[in-house]
Parts: sequence; C-alpha cells; structure tokens
Amino acid sequence: MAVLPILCYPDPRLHTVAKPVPQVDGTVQALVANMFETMYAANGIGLAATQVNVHQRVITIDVSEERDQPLVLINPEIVWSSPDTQVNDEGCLSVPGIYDGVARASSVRVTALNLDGQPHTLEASGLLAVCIQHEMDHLLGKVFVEYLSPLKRNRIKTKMAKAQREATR
Ligand code: K1U
Ligand code: ZN
Repeated sequence: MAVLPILCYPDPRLHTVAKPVPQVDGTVQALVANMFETMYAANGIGLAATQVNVHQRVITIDVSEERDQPLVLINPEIVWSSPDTQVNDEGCLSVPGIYDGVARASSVRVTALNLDGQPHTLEASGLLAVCIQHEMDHLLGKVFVEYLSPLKRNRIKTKMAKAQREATR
C-alpha cells in the first residue's frame, strides 16, 4: 500500500470529469487500498480518486470517530436527494486550511458498487450525506470553493498558488 500525492487547488486536473469503472478488478482494489491509506494519513473523512489524479468514479469515506468504518463507493450515483438543505462547514484535502459553509441536501440515497463489484444502495444523512455530496462533486471536477463567492474563491486561489510557490522554492 502507498500514500499517494493529493492534488492541490487550483490544479486544473481537479476539474477533470471521472469515467465509470468498467470492471472492479485487482487494479481498482489496489487503488482503493491506496486511497484509504492516503485518506487516513491525511486525517480526512473522504477522498475521491480525482484528488489523487486518477480519473475514475471511485470514492473512499470513513466518518466514524474510531476510523474503523471504511466505505467504498465505485460508480456512485445519487438517485434521490431530500428537498430540504442544510449549510455545513466543509473542508477539503485539496484546499488545505480552508473551511466554509456550503448548502447541501440533508439526506441522499446513493447506488454504487462495492469492492466485490456488487451493487448496493445507501441512505445517508448528517456528515455522511455532506461527505458523499462533496466527493461526488470531485468526480464531476468540482471543488467546494466553487460554491463560494467569486471574491472568496479568488482570494483562496491566490493564497493556495502562493503557498505552492513557496513550498517548491
Ligand atoms: O474530499 C476531501 O477533500 C476530504 C474532506 C471531506 C469533507 C470534509 C468535511 C465536509 C465535507 C467533506 C475532508 O476530509 S476535509 C478534512 C477533515 O478532516 C474534516 C473536516 C470536517 C469534518 C471532519 C473532518
Ligand atoms: Zn475535497
């Protein structure tokens, strides 16, 4: 297993639209293992394959306190969203140090394949629903800062670009 490098906003590769996984094989299972290692090492509650520069519809999540309830969503689709929304503070491993409020559906129903390639359906609310929607956006090439005002987004973009320049100096 390996900890993979995470792309940082405003890297244009974060805007790539991920393709469906044609078959859940050993390569996909190895990707999932590496994504969990990367997500846990970064203290994240979720990770989309897009963030490690793999443009396939794969998500790993663990919102448990004990970090012992891993959830894999391969080819996930949101098949129902509640009409009521809630604003929650979100963070992103690709935008380190930035947290801001985003309105999301309070509950969602998701279909996906598991690590054995079997279809399953999941109903989620609370932090899990927020995290699923955040990660699904990554697979569509969308980063949560795109929900913020252009002023905030541009400030974040400038701050991130500067931090990356200084890190590579
Ligand atoms: O996709 C990512 O970049 C992971 C991201 C997921 C996420 C967190 C919070 C709301 C929505 C989506 C993170 O894990 S950010 C870092 C974090 O550790 C965290 C933030 C808030 C609550 C719990 C954890
Ligand atoms: Zn994110």
